[in-house]
Amino acid sequence: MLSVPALPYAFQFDPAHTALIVIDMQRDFIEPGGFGASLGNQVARLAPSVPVVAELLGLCRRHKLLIVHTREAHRPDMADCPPAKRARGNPAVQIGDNGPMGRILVSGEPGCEIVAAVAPLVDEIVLDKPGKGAFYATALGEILRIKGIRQLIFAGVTTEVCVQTSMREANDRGYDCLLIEDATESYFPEFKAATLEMIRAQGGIVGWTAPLQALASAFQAATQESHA
Ligand code: C5J
Repeated sequence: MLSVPALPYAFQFDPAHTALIVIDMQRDFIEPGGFGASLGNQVARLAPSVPVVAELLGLCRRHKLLIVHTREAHRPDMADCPPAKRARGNPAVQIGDNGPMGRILVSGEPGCEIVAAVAPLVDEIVLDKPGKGAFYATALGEILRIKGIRQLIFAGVTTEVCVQTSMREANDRGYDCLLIEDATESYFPEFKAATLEMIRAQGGIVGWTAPLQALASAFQAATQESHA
């Protein structure tokens, strides 16, 4: 077992039974002209997470963790998009409408793709999810069961919406979850800070949080031990 200095206390994990879940690092959230911008958000606020997620992916790839990327994405016929979700926020451009990066949050459209800096490799799992949580209406639970996964490391955007919802779903399903603090961002810095606090409150009621450096040190310590 590896031990990450985390909050509220050390996060122990076995890389052979751990997956990295990267949530919704899509152009529609991170770049101008997408879903995030249609709701009036300052999308540049998410940019600092991109190089950190890229580094986290590199680390997890080197240590052979299972890697799953999610996209918030609807079918082109919109049959999986509740009208209430579409109408929410009364945006000028709604989910399914045409924008500068194609149809907003629709599978296969340019805006729905993951940004190039953190793009999935061919052997990595990519799941389209119609909701905020990664388990809702997806094969994620089944995939993790088949692969023998017991612990999850989370990254992605946005912290308090799809990341937190997915972590809570995972927590209720019995997974130990670690959120990498600098590999997640919100349009609202105060919501990110509050989410990190609420995840690790009450003895880690949703899970653990730690910076990327803490995870890197845990891998480094294990490598040094195996060479000693
Ligand atoms: C949102 C997400 N914010 N990926 N989606 O609607 O967090």
